[in-house]
Amino acid sequence: MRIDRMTVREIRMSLLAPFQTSFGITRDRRILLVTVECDGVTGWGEVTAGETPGYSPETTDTARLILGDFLWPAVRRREFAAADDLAGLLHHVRGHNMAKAALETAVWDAEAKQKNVPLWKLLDGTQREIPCGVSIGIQESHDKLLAKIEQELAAGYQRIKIKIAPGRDVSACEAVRARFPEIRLMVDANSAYTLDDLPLLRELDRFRLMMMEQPLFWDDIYAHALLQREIATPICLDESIHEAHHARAAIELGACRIINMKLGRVGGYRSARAIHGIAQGSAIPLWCGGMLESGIGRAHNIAMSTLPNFKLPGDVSASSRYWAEDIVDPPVEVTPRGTILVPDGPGIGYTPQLDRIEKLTVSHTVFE
Ligand code: OSB
Ligand code: MG
Repeated sequence: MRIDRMTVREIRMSLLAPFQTSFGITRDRRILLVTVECDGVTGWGEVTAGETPGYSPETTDTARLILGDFLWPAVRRREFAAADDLAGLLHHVRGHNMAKAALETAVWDAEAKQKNVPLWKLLDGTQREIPCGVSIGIQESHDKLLAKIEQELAAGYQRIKIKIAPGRDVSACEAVRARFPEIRLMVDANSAYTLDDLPLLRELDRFRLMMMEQPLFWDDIYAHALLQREIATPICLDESIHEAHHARAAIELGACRIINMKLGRVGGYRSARAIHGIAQGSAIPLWCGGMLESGIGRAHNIAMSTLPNFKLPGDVSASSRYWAEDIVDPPVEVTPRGTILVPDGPGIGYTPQLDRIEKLTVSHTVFE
């Protein structure tokens, strides 16, 4: 294979509702879409970086810079046997996994389309129906939070994740558990706490949470290992796992019992599949996280979620929860039993709507 052309375009999309986490509020997304032309076939990828470096060090703008200045020069005019070899060509660039993943996943889409097979098959996926949960941002009031949960449960979603932050943790869990004693519930702190908060984090044990996601500093695996010894709720790591060696360290240190997998955060499918193997070998279940993606990123998340060790409901949910109109056809839809049926078309299996993408585009650079 060979990449003849890479296009990086920025689109702007307004979320239907603001999304608040412990690190900030997102209203409008600035999303980079990456397309590659490989031997006449187009593959699509999405940069999942945020607009600010609040979740990870990468942003939309750093990804654009790294793609143009370092990743494109590393791949142009290079021959490689398969998409699985692309990560090796990018390896000398330290970090910037979301920029790498956009390019790498686009090449995987192109390879699957060249072979006329669904991407999930090329990845050795096995699951044809993906269980779905939702991630609910911090709400203005408990009443609003409860109303949101009610609505998502009615739509069929199989588990509820609520974002927490200092001052909006125990009381929120109390309100949810009083109203919904039996639902599958978890919390995500996005690194808002420290080990000094141990008494509070221990108090969350009484809410029978499926897991507590990334309570401590974003890259501090050791602190999570210390915390996991002191609390009963399983810790799920998100921000801390960027490479296979982080997964190995976290598992061996006992820093987590579950891992949230995100393609962007780990740098693409090659790394995701390596982490999948490590977790599977240690009986650590995975689920697929989300980054408020457009339909392109969502389609990749669905393909990845077909791998056998994705055992828990993910954060990949319907396009209509985020967007008035998504950029793929059909939009991502969720069944009344809270699942996504994995598409059977070649590549990502959802078709990018070129006219709609064109209208949302604010910049567009072609590398040849
Ligand atoms: O921590 O999982 C997270 C969104 C942006 C950044 C980080 C996270 C999230 C979410 C939303 O929880 C997941 C989604 O619905 O896309
Ligand atoms: Mg998270």
